[in-house]
Amino acid sequence: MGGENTCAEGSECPMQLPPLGPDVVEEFTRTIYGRTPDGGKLSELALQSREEGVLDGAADRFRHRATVACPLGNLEFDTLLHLPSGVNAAPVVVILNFNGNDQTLSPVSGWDASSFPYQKIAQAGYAVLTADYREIEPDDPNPPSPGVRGLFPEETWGAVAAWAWGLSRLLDIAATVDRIDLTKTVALGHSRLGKAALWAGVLDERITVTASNESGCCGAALFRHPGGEDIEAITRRFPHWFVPSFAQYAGREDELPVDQHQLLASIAPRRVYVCSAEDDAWADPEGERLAVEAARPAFGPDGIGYHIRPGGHALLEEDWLKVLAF
Ligand code: GTR
Repeated sequence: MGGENTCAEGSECPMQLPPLGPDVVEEFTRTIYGRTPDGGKLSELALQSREEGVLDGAADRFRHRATVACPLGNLEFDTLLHLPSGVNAAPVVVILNFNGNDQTLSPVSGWDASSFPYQKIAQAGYAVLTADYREIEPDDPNPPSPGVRGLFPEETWGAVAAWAWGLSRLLDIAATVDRIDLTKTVALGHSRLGKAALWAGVLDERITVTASNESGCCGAALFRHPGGEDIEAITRRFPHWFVPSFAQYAGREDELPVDQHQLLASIAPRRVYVCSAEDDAWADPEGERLAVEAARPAFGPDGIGYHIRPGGHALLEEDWLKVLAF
């Protein structure tokens, strides 16, 4: 990180932003996402099924049951892996899904609409490793049974940080697969899971490209750009996503010690790609674009990318292909 300017030269920046640098990761930890504890070790990866040459021969498909040993017990979850056929060392995309691994094989609609165009991804030479985000941490302020946050003593971290932890565990799993090139890794997430992908990108240096799709408030969008979801709305509906004290900034965005261009810049020099959609006003596409512009000085010339496409809140094939092209 570095640079005094808050917006890239030539770009209009309508609001005053905190400057880039010095290191603000601790500030994000304390104020918004909470502290991710050390530990949580992959202890077992049991193969459940293996299908070769699926998707018209484009990929091999594997299902595993993963066990991660945590201080107060084991977390178990299922994973779904597609490896491109005939590739010895494939770059890998790690991504959490909303509705279960099998659902990624047949697209759903709604607020959590995510498509997984596995055949095209495999044809582009990429592996994809996914797990159900609810198996990492329930998306519930009062979960009937705790997720990973219940397996560490006295830690204060929100669910977004727990999902980010899950992405790191997917990388641990990817590291055990022969046909994956762990020097080329993409962490991708849509919406609330885009927020998690960005926080994972900050914390896990193994991630070479961090990509968020319509991640909005507490993701790629600037708090100080008015429009879309704000701190009052997000902490009222989703108090479990963040540290409890974050809610004190409701209606006081200008007093936050950080803003999200600094989050993006914290990932540099590793690369970042931000996807917006024109009709997704709740995720504030203009606030996302301005954050990218304000973060740009922290990156090399091709270090940060952005697109905005027509349409609404969904992870589309078009978004995937642009991330992979980046
Ligand atoms: C909305 C929430 C957003 C975004 C979205 C999603 O309800 O207000 O912050 O995360 O859900 O995850 O689809």
